[in-house]
Amino acid sequence: MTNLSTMVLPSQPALARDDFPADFAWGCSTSSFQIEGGAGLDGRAESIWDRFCQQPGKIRDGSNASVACDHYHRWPEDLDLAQEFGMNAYRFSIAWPRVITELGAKPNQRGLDFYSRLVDGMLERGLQPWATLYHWDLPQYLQNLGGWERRATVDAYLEFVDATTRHLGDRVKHWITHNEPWCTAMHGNWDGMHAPGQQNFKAALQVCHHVLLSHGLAVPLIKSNAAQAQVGIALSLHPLRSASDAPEDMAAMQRHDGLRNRWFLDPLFGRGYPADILEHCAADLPDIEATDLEVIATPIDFLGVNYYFPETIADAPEVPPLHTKLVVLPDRERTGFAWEVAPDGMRELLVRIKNDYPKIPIFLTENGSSYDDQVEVDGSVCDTERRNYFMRHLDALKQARAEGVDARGYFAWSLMDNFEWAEGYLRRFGLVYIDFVTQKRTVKESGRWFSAFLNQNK
Ligand code: IFM
Repeated sequence: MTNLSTMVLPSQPALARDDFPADFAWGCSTSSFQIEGGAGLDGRAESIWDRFCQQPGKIRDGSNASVACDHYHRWPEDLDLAQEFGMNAYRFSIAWPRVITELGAKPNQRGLDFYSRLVDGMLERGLQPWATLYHWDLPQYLQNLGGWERRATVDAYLEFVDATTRHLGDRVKHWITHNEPWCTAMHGNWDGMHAPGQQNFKAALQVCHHVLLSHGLAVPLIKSNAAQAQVGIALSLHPLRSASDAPEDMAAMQRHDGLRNRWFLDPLFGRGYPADILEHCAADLPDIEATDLEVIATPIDFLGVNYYFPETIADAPEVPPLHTKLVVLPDRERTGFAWEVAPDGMRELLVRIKNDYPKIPIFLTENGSSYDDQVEVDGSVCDTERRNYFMRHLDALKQARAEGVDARGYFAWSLMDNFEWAEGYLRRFGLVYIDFVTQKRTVKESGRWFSAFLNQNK
């Protein structure tokens, strides 16, 4: 094991692991499609993302994830790194096409065995497994029948959830039903930037409803298969700013908030879909059956919050259906991906959730930044900006906790550089640099900092 913890911690902001409770979950997040590779191995079926990658122009660098980080073979080395960083948790996702390889087929033992080995590997290294059941890799055979737009996909999801939680429920105690339903629904079916690449707002709202419904139905199923399971969902949420004080821009910000944040939070917490958006989007509303909203509001044990950046919104009557647009403010600090860097936005978002919704433990299930990392002549990767990004966001998390937010864990996105969806390999988010030709792993300065931070006073 290399000694990663000898780095001297920079003094600003003053931050120590001891500023957080001893049982705080410290981990990193990953997802199956973005890291595993092993696309055709052990019976894995095609996913919508495999198919999407084949379509010219969909992935910015023309790449695919059939090898990605080759985590399917290199997972012991990758888990070693998480352990060396001093983490006590590891968030991963399970590829549905590895588990149920054909419509109606019985679970694929070889697929389940892979995750079983992975989970055992985590436990051996002192990493609590946090399993996400759906992180966007829908089997293509289900998309051929209509994908998430079709209500029967909810039943197929439950079969997948049942098989997976029966198999791993004796060892996995933390389950996340879905990662970022906004992206599944809206990027997949409204702007078409993600698989399956549809551009139809009404379809996107239907997809969203089925995803939330499947979440609500999965909660008791997971609990019946996994003793003492803690179940939650991970939402991508954004603090919002109005482009000006004009009433039109303020109203536009409210509408954007209605779809971006409240469309998910409100039904999950028993309030149904927000009335202002139901009214504004009346022509595009999904089919909702009598007990659906009750199901969606099935109590959860925690809320996963994925925080990256705030959004600034202006009124735009010419842009249907919401009549809003995003405004890019020129004077803001930004990541290499042009995402605004706003640590205080994280504090603000968490305090808002605390104030507006019922009491619930919160886990920061993703937070991170992409920069154009380079390997220096001496082999090091000096990603000082990412290191500072983590320090400042952890400081904001500490402040949120001081303001009464019940935040119980933090997962950095991501352990290592990986396949960043429509951006291919052009965006690096890792604590570990991946050379995608040789698959060499190099711990970046941010990883060394994380290690020093988590290993201090241990
Ligand atoms: O890479 C993604 C991840 O899959 C979901 N949340 C945001 C990350 C960075 O874009």
